[in-house]
Amino acid sequence: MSSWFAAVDLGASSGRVVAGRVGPGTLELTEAHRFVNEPVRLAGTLHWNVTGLYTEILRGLRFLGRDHGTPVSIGVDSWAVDYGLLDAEGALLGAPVHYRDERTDGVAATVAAEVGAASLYRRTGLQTLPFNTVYQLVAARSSTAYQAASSLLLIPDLIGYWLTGAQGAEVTNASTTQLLDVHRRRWDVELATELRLRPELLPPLRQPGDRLGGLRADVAAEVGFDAPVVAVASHDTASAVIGVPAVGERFAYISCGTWGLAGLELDRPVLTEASRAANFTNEAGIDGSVRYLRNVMGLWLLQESVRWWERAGSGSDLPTLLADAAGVPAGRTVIDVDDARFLPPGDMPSRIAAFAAETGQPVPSAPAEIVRCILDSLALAFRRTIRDAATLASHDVDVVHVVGGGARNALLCQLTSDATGLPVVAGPVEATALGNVLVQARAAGLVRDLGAARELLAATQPTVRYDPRPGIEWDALAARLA
Ligand code: ADP
Ligand code: LRH
Repeated sequence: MSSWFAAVDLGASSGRVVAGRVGPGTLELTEAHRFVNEPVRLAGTLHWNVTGLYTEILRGLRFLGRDHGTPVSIGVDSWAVDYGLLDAEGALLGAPVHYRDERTDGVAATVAAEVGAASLYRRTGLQTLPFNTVYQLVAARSSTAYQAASSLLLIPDLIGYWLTGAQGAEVTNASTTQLLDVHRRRWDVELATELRLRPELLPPLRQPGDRLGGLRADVAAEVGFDAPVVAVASHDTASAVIGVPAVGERFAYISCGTWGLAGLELDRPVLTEASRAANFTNEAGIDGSVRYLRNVMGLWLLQESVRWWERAGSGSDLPTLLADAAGVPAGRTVIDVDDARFLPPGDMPSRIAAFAAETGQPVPSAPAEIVRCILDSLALAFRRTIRDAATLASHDVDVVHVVGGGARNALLCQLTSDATGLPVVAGPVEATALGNVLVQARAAGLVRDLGAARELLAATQPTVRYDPRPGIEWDALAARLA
């Protein structure tokens, strides 16, 4: 006997609605619908097209119901930190702002001056990313929409609200706001108050596995079935880490998509000054676990370069670019992928060239050279991040799991193995959707716990192994950026 679940997974570059079949020894995904996630700049501000995404979600659920019948339940995950504001009647007050919008420039420093960076870390455990929800709220706190709002819903919770009418804040994603108490996993109402934010906007917390409710009648009519929506680990990275097919505890992971989220799964946070100085985060995972990781700029660098070349009518498709990059000598030029200049959308190839020139390295110009520079530099950043995480958390690592779209990038996986000196196990590509499905299956009583979920993943999901090769002087490359 096996059962179907519906996973809605919104990544920063694409969204999908996936049917997941779970049974004894069975874990299988079938994609019902995939759609691009393209931000839109309105009157100078970068937004998510969240109503467009919602339309595609409904379409996907309809396809899923048509092809597989009524699922046991539906789960929604998405990228973190961003939110919609609702008025007292539940109407959306404007399109959610994209975390890459410039409105948060300089805000983190202001907040650190107000409440103290060290105290902020001890209380929330979060790395400083310029776009953490708390900084977005400080940037928005004098706006009309913010003043008029009755509640704030993170993106997956907003979708859940539109599907069911129930409002809440799922805890794994709530931890990315930097307004959650890292020890008690409750809203840090005092912190919100100190920052002159409105704590009453923060909805009640819910846990992965909690039931939101059935579909609204109009939604059920639209998609052609009724099924309960169940909270999953709604931060996409939390679901991706659940979807890592690891055996044992001595593993690191890289959830490699638009971002490269590189780190460890721990059973308690690391809140030392050294950890803060290295800008590691302690996000809330399932069952009290901690995602101890750093955000590496990720395949965004490649996506945005490709978009730029496409706009200009030059460049090739991704497989061709990657094949050409494999032929470019290794390590000619490396960049600090985490340099803030690479965060906003725009002309990535020129920014990369400028970084190379400023650091006295050969300036890459052909697309294949730029792609090679990006991949070498990402591998270098993964090496540093995984080594730092292991040292800061005193946690031994024997293997690196790469999940997400980046698991398809054989050159990047091989370079990551070379750079870290560790075997890389690549796959599954859809770890996030799998993590989403597994939490629903657990809520339905089909999977016992996280250990059983990982056993099922390891037994059912194909992976590719890469072993480290000598040849590149990674220490010398790192020294160029020191
Ligand atoms: P997100 O969830 O952040 O939207 P994904 O996990 O879907 O990201 O990963 C998207 C990335 O995966 C793309 O930017 C691309 O670099 C990479 N990718 C997708 N397909 C391939 C492929 N066939 N070969 C190499 N890389 C790929
Ligand atoms: C990845 C992700 C990441 C966050 C970023 C905003 O999609 O959720 O974990 O830091 O988006």
